[in-house]
Amino acid sequence: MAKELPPIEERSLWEDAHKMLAKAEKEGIETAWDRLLQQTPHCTFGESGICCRICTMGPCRISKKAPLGVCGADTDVIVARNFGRFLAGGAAGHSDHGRDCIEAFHAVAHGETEDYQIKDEAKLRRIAEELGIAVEGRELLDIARDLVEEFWASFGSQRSQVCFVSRLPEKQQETWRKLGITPRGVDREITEMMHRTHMGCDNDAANTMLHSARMCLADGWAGSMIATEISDILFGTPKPRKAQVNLGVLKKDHVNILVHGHNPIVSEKIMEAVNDPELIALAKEKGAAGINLAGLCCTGNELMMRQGIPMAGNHLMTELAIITGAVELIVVDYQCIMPSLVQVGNCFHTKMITTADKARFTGAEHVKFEMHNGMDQARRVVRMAIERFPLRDQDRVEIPCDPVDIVTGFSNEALLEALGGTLTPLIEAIKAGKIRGAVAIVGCNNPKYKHDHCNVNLARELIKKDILVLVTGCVTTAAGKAGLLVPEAIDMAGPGLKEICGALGIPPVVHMGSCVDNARILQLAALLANELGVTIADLPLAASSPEWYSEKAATIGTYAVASGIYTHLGHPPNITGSKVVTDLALSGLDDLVGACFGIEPDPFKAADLIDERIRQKREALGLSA
Ligand code: BF8
Ligand code: SF4
Repeated sequence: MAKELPPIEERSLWEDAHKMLAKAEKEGIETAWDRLLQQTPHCTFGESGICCRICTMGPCRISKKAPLGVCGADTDVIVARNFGRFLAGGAAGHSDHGRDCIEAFHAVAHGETEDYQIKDEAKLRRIAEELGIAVEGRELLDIARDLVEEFWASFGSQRSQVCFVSRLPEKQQETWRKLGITPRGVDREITEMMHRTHMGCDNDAANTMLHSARMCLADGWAGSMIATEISDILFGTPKPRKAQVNLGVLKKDHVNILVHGHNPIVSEKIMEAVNDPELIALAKEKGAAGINLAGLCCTGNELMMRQGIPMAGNHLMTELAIITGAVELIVVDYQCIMPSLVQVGNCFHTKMITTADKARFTGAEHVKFEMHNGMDQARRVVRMAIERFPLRDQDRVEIPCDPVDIVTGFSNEALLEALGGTLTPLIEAIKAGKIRGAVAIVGCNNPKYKHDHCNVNLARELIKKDILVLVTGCVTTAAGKAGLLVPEAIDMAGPGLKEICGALGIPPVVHMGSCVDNARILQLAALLANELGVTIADLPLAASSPEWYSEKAATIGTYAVASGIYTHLGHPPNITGSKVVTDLALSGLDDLVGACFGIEPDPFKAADLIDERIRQKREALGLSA
């Protein structure tokens, strides 16, 4: 039987996507949906995690006829090892991003660059003080140098725990110590996972899973958290501001540049270069009305949160953004960048620029960004974009819709300010049942789902139930396009949430940043737990990643669960071949850390699942359901 793609309207929730998918079909351009079809059906051994390629006595595939690998490893061991390595990929991704932030901070603190500066001095001092560094009467850069060393120490293994574990309630720290899951160092836990999963090491699935928890906690409470805190120090702590989302942010008469990837170290400099009067004049010489910068994915979130730069789209919109025909250049750093963007760009005049030696793409041009040359390289890239403008075929340009307004910029600092400087109003609203709980909806798109259908509908359902929704990563754009990220969206919320958000002037769905910024949500959870004298596991909180695809998203889910936050996923990771691993994920972890995963592809049923969990947590705290 011929395999067929679902109709265009069934592939995505959005008009801009539908129009670009139709354009792609008309012009014969392949996208992720076409390639998914070619890859379907997927290998069931891979899907259930029971194919082992860890040594060359294999590869081994577990079946009834062959229940053990050549070495004797059973299905539980194989699944746990595969999953551990999968999570290591995610932890490494976030945390290496964090390492790049420390390098930038190090260069600033040691006077090795003029291209980057400290923008939020107060935050630098506050965090230094929090981590026990003397600040009184000291020069800012002196304090910064000590803070840099503190951060580096969290990557190695010379400490008993990474720096920000101190943010957790003591009782919760004690639980982690008893379980042996207190993260010691980011690099140490990731390396140890690779070691444990070598043939002939950790051959006890539950034990490997516990180390998975420890490694993911190192990401959440150090790698990602350090990335967020340094990004705020170097580029400013986000404050509420207006921005716009969807492909309508591209401009037909402007040079359009897209930034894609994750680390603001590149995208912030591109933004500065785009505002350079000389380059704007050059763009006008070439016949453009100006230069327009828009973001994609997480670096888009970083720029939007801090600078109000518009967001063109999330993960599944990245190919479609180029298909508008209006993009001169796409500049990337790393993570979640489909290699297909080079080919899609080649169907137009769109140039792709890579900037990190660790993420090069065949067919793209490499402009290496370093601490000492970030600004010069950014100007070079913007000039390249301008040179492409005359090559654009305006007859092929289609900008499919008008942009949608959003409000962004809710760092914890900004949230606290909105609350009048203390968490008390939020706690009172939770106690009174006006805000019944909070759910972080995070993560990706995946062409196996109707694009953004689950992301949007889950958010809509939860706010109806008086549950505050926090969004990060690619869910941001989904929520924004659905009109959920503006204060007026309170009309879609339940009465309690409507009252509180209305009084505070905030949307019922709050944008908290990129995927590394999920650390902001961890910190907020810890602040609430400390304030109430309980652990995070006692709070009426949950997390969800309905359309996740990446190793990083699984790592986030795992550190959320290990931190005591029940986490819903639209589909399971590739673990279903092991009863031990699946049972631990879906229930066993609850007994150990007070939270577990729940799986449900339907967003309406998922909202009920999450609601039930919040109900239980509220009752245990002696609050109305
Ligand atoms: O880190 S949400 S598709 S862009 S993995 Fe990737 Fe998923 Fe988007 Fe950012 Ni996060
Ligand atoms: Fe097979 Fe064991 Fe080697 Fe895995 S480690 S490939 S199960 S022999």
